[in-house]
Amino acid sequence: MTIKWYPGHMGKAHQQISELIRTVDVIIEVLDARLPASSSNHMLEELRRNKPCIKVMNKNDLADPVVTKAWVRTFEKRTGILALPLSAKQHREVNQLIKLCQRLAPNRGKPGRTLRAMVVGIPNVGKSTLINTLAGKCLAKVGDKPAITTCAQQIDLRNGIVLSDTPGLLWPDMSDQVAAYRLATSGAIGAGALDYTNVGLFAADFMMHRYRELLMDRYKLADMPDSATAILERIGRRLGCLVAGGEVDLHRAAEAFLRELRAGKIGRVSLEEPTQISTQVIEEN
Ligand SMILES: Nc1nc2c(ncn2[C@@H]2O[C@H](COP(=O)(O)OP(=O)(O)O)[C@@H](O)[C@H]2O)c(=O)[nH]1
Ligand SMILES: [Mg+2]
Repeated sequence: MTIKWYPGHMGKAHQQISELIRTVDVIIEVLDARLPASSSNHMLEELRRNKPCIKVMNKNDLADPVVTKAWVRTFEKRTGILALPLSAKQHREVNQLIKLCQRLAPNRGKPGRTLRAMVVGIPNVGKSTLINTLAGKCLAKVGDKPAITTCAQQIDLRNGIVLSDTPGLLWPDMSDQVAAYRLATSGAIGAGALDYTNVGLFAADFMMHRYRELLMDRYKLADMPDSATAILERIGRRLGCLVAGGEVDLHRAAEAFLRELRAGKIGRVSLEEPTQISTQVIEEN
């Protein structure tokens, strides 16, 4: 028998989201397009039951378009799920979300039949940014209608859709080491959770195997060094991350490299592909 155990606050959050989900017609799950599996929480699938769900693959501006397409195809094989890659600050892209909500709940969004939606996701995937863009100028809170357990307000999007103004917070699954390193590489979890130099080494190793050309172009590498440490040293030297005596400060090199990677300076990079994730994870997510 598997015993499921969650720390107290997680159990409570879980309970609250479960209750909120019951009150909505469509769930808007925000994921990071660069790591759609690792930035999800497998509990949501259980909590969702059969509620329609839109997987918003945010930060699409940073992700590899070919890999993103593969993720969309994988997600949409499942009933009641649509996937939408976007950048949360782009009004035109975010407006597509309204259309998808209407597609998933065709009997709602009409006078007297409000379509209720809520945004959920792990920290830093862009939930607040998305809600702000959705709310736009017509930000209007709909009276004092508390959603069941919290005093969440509703934002009237003025097209028959109301959105809970507080996103449901999920937590990432940190027990999976590779997922944890991908999350750290993306910036979703802060330094401190994992050693920064190790995260930099993980990212350098990934880039040298998967996005070799991008790495070589960005750092003007005439040849590819044969280890992640050697890559960080070359990058550190190029970016001037040195200590007295001219040695490379690996920690600072890792920081500078990760900063560039996260900002998209190296190119559009996806950290995981559907084929790398076990079927079980995809089905559960
Ligand atoms: N490049 C990029 N950054 C984004 C995008 N959406 C959000 N961000 C950034 O991601 C960070 C976290 O966003 P936030 O909305 O606070 O995430 P939340 O914790 O899920 O509410 C912020 O620095 C945002 O500016 C996007 O589409 N592209
Ligand atoms: Mg937020």
